[in-house]
Amino acid sequence: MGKNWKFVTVLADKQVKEEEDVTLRCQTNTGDVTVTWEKKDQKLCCVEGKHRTGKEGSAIFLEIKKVELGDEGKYTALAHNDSLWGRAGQGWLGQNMHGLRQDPIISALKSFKISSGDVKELRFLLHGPVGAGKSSIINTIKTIFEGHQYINCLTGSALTGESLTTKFEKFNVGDVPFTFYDVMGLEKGGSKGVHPDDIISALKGHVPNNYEFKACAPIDKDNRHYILDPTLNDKIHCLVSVIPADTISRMDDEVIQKMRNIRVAASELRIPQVVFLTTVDQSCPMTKKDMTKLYQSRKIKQKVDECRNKLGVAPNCIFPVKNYHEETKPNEQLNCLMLEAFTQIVHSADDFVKRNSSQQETVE
Ligand SMILES: Nc1nc2c(ncn2[C@@H]2O[C@H](COP(=O)(O)OP(=O)(O)OP(=O)(O)O)[C@@H](O)[C@H]2O)c(=O)[nH]1
Ligand SMILES: [Mg+2]
Repeated sequence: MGKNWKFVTVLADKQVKEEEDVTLRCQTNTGDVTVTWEKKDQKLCCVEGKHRTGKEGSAIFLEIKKVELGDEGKYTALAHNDSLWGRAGQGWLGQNMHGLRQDPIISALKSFKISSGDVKELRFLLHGPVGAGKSSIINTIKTIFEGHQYINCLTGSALTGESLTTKFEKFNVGDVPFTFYDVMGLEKGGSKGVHPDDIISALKGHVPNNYEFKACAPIDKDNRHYILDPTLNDKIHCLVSVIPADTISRMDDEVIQKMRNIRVAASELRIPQVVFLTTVDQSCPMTKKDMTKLYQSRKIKQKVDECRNKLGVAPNCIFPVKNYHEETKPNEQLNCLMLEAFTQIVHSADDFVKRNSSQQETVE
């Protein structure tokens, strides 16, 4: 079999009774792929005697013995060979995007209940270089949820070279309890763009809504706007790094270093982190023409690898997305790609609040 493998069948939803065994199975057109498994978007920790993974010819399988309640969840098979990668999961068809429909994903998100009563809304912070598409992500998600083109989050800074977003601005998504925070872009040098310390303060919950960033003077305790005793409701529950796929190769080392430092701080705070890789259309003409080809694109795969190397992120935390940019009509494939990435951050943020709500809240 050549390098251009694909999933022929994907994982099907399974209902299983407790104590029964179950096998999740999908099929590629070649046996020549390396496979890893995820449960709820985290690497599956295989337990001896409980899980068995393997390949039978071109089939990929995961066997789970004596199913218990804790085994419930979304399972994903990640497969790759030297040139192509893809995922097959329940609800995330990856390599085969033809089967994806937005309505079930939207319904699941609309009926999503936050695990902790302490938290009113899940808060996501988008950060990245100037013009990366941060504000456009908010517009795209609001467009999907609100059913009409949403363009109120100011975009277009790529033209000016300076960040168009200057405030710590909050955006709600429809009537679901999810909130995005948009920030000014990161720039090289100490006197331009958002200061990384401001982002770290925002992660910890010290920065109020509508705070006007000052590149040279990050917020501190002496600032009258500084939130001294943030609660879990003030904190950020998931950090989204936004990287433009088309210009990743030209990204300034200083900006990359700032992003890495922010990621280190987020890791210390145990805040989940993912990367949204934007402008996939600008990076690959094949994907621009047909979004379903995204997971067959070597160019996109290269961008994911580059992103992994530059930021030190695992590839399963990198979500290639496309924002609404010049289109005037809804595009279901664009929506599905964004919705899958969005679902991931909702679950990650929810895990974070679950972990932290019962614990003593400490102020850094
Ligand atoms: N083709 C294409 N263009 C995009 C995409 N995402 C964003 N853009 C365009 O890129 C430009 C910058 O996008 P913004 O959303 O303003 O970027 P930002 O990260 O918010 O920028 P600042 O707030 O200024 O730092 C705009 O012209 C967008 O329309 C995408 O996925 N594909
Ligand atoms: Mg912006």
